[in-house]
Amino acid sequence: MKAFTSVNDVSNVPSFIKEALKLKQAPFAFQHLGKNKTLGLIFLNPSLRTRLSTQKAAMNLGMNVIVLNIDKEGWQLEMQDSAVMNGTTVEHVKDAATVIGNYCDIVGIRCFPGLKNKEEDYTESVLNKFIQYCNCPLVSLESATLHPLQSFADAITINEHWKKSGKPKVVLTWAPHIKPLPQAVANSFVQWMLKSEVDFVITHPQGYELAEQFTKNAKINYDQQEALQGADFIYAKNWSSFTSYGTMPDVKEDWMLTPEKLKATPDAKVMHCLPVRRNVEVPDSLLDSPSSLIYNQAENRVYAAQAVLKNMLESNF
Ligand code: SN0
Repeated sequence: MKAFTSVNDVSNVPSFIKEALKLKQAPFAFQHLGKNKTLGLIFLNPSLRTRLSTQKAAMNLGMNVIVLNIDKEGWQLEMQDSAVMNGTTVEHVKDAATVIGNYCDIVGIRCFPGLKNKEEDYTESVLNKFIQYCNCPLVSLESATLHPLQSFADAITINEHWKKSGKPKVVLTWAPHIKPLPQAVANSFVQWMLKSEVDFVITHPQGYELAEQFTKNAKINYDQQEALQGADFIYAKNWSSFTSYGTMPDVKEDWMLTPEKLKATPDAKVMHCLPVRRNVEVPDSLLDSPSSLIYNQAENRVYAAQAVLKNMLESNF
């Protein structure tokens, strides 16, 4: 594996999930693989789980890890080619990424979308600049449009908690928020669910349609209550509008998940990637209930990252 930026870098999702679950059973079994190898984690945006779980995954594999919160501690990066840098930007991304790549064997990069320019975000212009210049295997730690480590951990969690035969019904439901958020977690979850052994449906208000490049084979139901019928796993997540890019079109009905909405499906598990705005996106009564898988998802971030790093270390770069 040379890059991990989307589900398309994985040849077989069910077997990759099994590999991660094996690592969970024996996290230190491949300590030798990372000896004298350095992982660099570069953050252009805040992080809690991604930073700590990826760092822990690397340590479980015997790697050294260096972290740079470049948004807070680095020079302000220039992203435009041929820019005349006489303003606020201090270092060009081509210089920064080349140097970072020199110090590292694998690089992880977090680069959220600006949510202003759809074209710039959806062509992954920042991620691609790092790929172009860092010249070593690269892991996305959430890019403008996707969050593959999160979705991999979500797929692992669903697999772990599905004890019945047949396919579970998985529902992705839009949740309210106070500010415009990226579509990355939702786009990515859709991609992974469409490649998993699940029956999948997306529900969201009018105006919150995700990019068709991700949803073209997915079922979409604008009626939340109908979509929730018979659900085994319910993933709540906010995202801002894709069509009216980066805005928050008005929503009349109350889209927050409640215990009442789940009366017909009392065994359904509730998921969220965190951080969650409690009692705005999802109420305490669900997040703190036995139905909640939020901490299981966070725990599995370690093994998702570990499966990815292990595959990269094994590919003899
Ligand atoms: C990010 C997102 O893509 O939705 C990261 C999720 C893993 N979430 C946020 O930026 C939340 C910010 C907030 O103010 O709630």
